[in-house]
Amino acid sequence: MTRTLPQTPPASRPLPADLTRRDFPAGFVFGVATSSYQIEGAAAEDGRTPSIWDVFCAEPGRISDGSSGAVACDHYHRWEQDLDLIAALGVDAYRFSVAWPRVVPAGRGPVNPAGLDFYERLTDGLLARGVQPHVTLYHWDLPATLQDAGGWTNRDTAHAFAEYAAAVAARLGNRVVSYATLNEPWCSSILSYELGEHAPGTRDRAAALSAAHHLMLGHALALPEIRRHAPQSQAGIVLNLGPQESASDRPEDIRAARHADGRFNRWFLDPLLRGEYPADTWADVAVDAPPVQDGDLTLIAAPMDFLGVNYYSRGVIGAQGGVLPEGARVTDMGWEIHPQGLTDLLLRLNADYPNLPPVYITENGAAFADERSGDRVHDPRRTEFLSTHLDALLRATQAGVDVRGYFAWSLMDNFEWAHGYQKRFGLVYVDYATQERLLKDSALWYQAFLK
Ligand code: IFM
Repeated sequence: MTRTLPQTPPASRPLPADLTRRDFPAGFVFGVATSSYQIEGAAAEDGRTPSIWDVFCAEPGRISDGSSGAVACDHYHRWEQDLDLIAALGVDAYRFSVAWPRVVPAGRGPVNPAGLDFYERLTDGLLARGVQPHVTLYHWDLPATLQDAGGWTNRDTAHAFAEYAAAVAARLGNRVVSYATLNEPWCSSILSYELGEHAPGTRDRAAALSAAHHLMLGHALALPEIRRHAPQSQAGIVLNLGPQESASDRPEDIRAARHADGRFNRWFLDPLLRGEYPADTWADVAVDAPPVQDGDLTLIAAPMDFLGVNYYSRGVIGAQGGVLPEGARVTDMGWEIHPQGLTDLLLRLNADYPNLPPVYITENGAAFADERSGDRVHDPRRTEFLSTHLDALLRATQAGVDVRGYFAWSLMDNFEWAHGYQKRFGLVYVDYATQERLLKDSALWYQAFLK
């Protein structure tokens, strides 16, 4: 038996599809999000060097459609048109990431002014259009040269990251509303070094836990650099989180769910918000314990201005692994659609972490196999996904969780990592043959929601 909370909203509430931004607290920020490697293209321009994703994509069999981010949405050249599109949606904010190999091509050492120029143009272009810039410093495109020295398994990478973060914050400064150090360190450690699905594609638990720790350390070392160069900006981190529920009341399933929660959620939340790794999960993986040095955890637990939460789904976990509840509806990624999980997650964060800073939902969205019909793309399931998740978010804010904003993933269809271009997450449809952009029905819905 799966444990769930009631899903029916009280009758007095507006139906999710009728929600508008006025239902949310004043000042609540609505935006859209992207990341550098997924949209920019221009992989070898203006001094950019290869990232681990360029290398990974070139390895046969890594990307399901054999593609890469070499061209992607060609945003590097079409950025002005894309900023116009963002402004036309009526959002308050845009979350984008900076490509480390554009800014510090050798990973460490000289800064490439042309790389920073691009992000400065973006930042100023957003401000000129009345849209807040929110920057993520690391959305997985590590300079390949650093991977040659061990990537995130090498403690030096954390120091290199802090130097790179300082260079970005020194140039963009207080113009950026928020700086997130890392996006989803679970992905750039466990998914990348242990499960082998993302770059660099190794399968080694000890390496993954070492990478995870050095990512946390990189975050910790970057935070004071951001504060030094951009004292008026908010500084924090973005985690991908989701409830990990037991598939039944059987003790072995409950144990497995607890373990999954430890590895997916608490392994990152606890060091950041409690200054310790979760003892139970540590014991489970002890043989591969990460290389923690004295003082690391104190640094990692330094107060942040916000926690970014990326929510896509929950896990339902049995002793044999993840299961899909009977009757579950899924997205094109095979992920269960479960808006209630967002409410549950936020209430749990609020209850379990007294040091929880204000939260932004920095990603939420769904992939569906969208098709163009003339000049329209009908994607009612995405509109339903967004509106029901916004409703779930509203319930959490009404229950007292301090959430300051919501970013839909993604502004436009883009390179979905190991799935290449086969998964479409965009509110805006991209015709990759022509690079034409087309507002999907869900984008029109979001636009109306924001009016
Ligand atoms: O596309 C990704 C994004 O880069 C990180 N969060 C999850 C999204 C969907 O898989």
